[in-house]
Amino acid sequence: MGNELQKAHISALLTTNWLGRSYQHFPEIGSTNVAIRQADSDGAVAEGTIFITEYQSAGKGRLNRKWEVPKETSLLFSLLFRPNWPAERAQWLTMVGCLAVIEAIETLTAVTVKIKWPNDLVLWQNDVWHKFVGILVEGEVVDGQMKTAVIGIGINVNIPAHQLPQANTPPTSLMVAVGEKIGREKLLATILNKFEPLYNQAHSGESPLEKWKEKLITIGQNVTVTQLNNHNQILGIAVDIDPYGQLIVQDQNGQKHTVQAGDVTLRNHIDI
Ligand code: BT5
Repeated sequence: MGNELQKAHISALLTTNWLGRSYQHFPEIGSTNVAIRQADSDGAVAEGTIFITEYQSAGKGRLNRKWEVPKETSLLFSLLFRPNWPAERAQWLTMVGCLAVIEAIETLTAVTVKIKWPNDLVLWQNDVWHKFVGILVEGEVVDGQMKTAVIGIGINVNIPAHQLPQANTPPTSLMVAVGEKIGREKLLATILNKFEPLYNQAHSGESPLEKWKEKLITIGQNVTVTQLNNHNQILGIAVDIDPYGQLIVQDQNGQKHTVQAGDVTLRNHIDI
């Protein structure tokens, strides 16, 4: 099909040493995250491998939510890493992914991209933050070390306004924001080219936290945190991020709570 992502085109644009060099393209698949983890069940997938597809029939968000995108319109891919870093750094891969996608989009377009804690990329449109990128990291921790981690990234690239999915945060696409189609191959190669050095820095022990924090829109906002284990709700203000990327929420009594990305949903009173 004429519109599919071509390995040769992408390889020609890559400046990476290892990221994205092993490339598996699927016209259609359940979920690239599930598929790459299954393929790696015996540890045989090379680090830096990308699984990419034109359509997911069972695209996954966090907490059993769905990621839905029309065929051949977007970027839907997963990358496999073997970080071997302490489990407390679990959020680092999400941070690196956020930064790589932001740097790539801001290199190729005039769009300004921000982060809605913990893993959404948003852009400002019609006086409201709109989500157009979702990131899902699934890792395997052995003896306190993150042995294998898969980062799945979904970017709404060329979805027309009338085909955007139903979503909690208003959805958009790059095409809707920019007013014209964006080349998916160039965007993917630029993301991978930005990703590899950012990952290498993190892998050598340099935290991506400060750079990531600069792009967050969540600090200072009123939030409702719903804890999954007991369904308790905390109403308060997001006041800071701790060194591991967890959100610190101050409730109405002045008490501070540390909120992990993995087990909460976050909503804003001001409807974002
Ligand atoms: C995410 O979850 O945002 C992570 C999405 C990760 C998708 C990638 S695609 C490649 C790889 N393979 C997979 O199977 N997954 C990864 P979460 O923060 O839970 O957000 C999910 C929510 O976003 C849904 O409940 C909807 O409200 C909304 N949503 C679904 N599809 C959307 C879209 N295309 N654009 C904007 N919002 C969407």
